[in-house]
Amino acid sequence: MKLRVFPPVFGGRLHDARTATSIGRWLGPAFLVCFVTGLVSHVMQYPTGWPANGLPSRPVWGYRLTQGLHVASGIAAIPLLLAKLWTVYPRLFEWPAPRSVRHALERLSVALLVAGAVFEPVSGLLNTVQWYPWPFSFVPVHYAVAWLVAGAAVLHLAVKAPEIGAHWSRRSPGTLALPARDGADRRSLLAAVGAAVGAVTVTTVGQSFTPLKDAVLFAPRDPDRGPQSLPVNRTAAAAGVGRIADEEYRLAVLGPRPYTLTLNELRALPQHQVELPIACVEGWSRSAHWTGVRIADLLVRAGASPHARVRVVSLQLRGGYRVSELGSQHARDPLTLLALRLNGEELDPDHGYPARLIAPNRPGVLQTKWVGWLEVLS
Ligand SMILES: Nc1nc2c(c(=O)[nH]1)N[C@H]1C(S)=C(S)[C@@H](COP(=O)(O)O)O[C@H]1N2
Ligand SMILES: [Mo]
Repeated sequence: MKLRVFPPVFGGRLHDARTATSIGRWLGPAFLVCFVTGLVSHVMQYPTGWPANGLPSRPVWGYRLTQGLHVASGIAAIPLLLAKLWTVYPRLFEWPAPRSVRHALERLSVALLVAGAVFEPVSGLLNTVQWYPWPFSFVPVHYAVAWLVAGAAVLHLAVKAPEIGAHWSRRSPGTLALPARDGADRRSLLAAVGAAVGAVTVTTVGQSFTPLKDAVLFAPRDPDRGPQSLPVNRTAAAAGVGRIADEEYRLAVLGPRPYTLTLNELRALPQHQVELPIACVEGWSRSAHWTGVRIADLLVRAGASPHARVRVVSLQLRGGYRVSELGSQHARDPLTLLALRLNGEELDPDHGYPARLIAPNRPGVLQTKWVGWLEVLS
């Protein structure tokens, strides 16, 4: 016999397995898109093994799309997750807590799933506003917990497969017997959740999806705001980079035939114009017109092999984003530039004056600003 200690009995249709399944139908895909695009982002930001030299530099908008989807699906998951938790929370008070070893394990997996599924969108959302109210570093923990959630979710789907199956189709037997009023209740809940998902998406997705940029209300970055109509993640002052004097600047290219160039020598080399986005891992992205020297041209002159990888080093002295590496496909892509100009003007100091890297299909954090030297790797 069940012994109910504290909570009242929840009997409504909104707390039943069918409602939980209906919401899960949307929550599952949102989490799946978020997980897969998160893995893509991880590989592109920290390539090891074959990706270190095998990542494609096309399509140019690849990372913009996957990271935009990552942040949008994560944000959309928040109202879905709240609705799902609200639907199932009476079960958290089930008593006796473990009925058997199997039941205890099932509840443990649900506890892990809930904890991880709440942690991921919350930590991700706080990261987009660059607020880190925790003692650990965001990326490795967000990444590790994603695997935990994925594992717990697969287990959960397996355990619940019979119930999900029974409630999946609209025509499953339970519904036909329901009074019309109950059906309408569930429909209003689902409609409200759908409206909430639509609202948070429309008011944030413009940070990466430019046609909706005027609807941005809650996204931390307005894609239009910033010097030269491009947002800035870390300003020159925040990076501790002072004004770099034109006459003192040298670009060093370290390869089989190393050399240095002054700023005027760089400006005298063949200049190319490309249109490429900055796609920040934090979810905003913006396309811009860049003018500068092809990295491939600089490398040929240094005697580098076309399969070489290249390390790009900033004049910034401290900070995690002062160094990045280009795989060979990016290094030899004709769109990959050491950019000197942005949207028709000399780079603003906050955009990396006097020279910054811009390459297609690449996370924003790897588009190194204030470039001081290029190092050909064997
Ligand atoms: N040297 C250096 N380059 C850097 C960064 C940095 O902190 N230091 N931030 C990166 C990040 S996170 C992004 S999103 C882009 C943003 O470029 P923008 O400020 O020109 O828009 O620059 C990247 N390049
Ligand atoms: Mo970024």
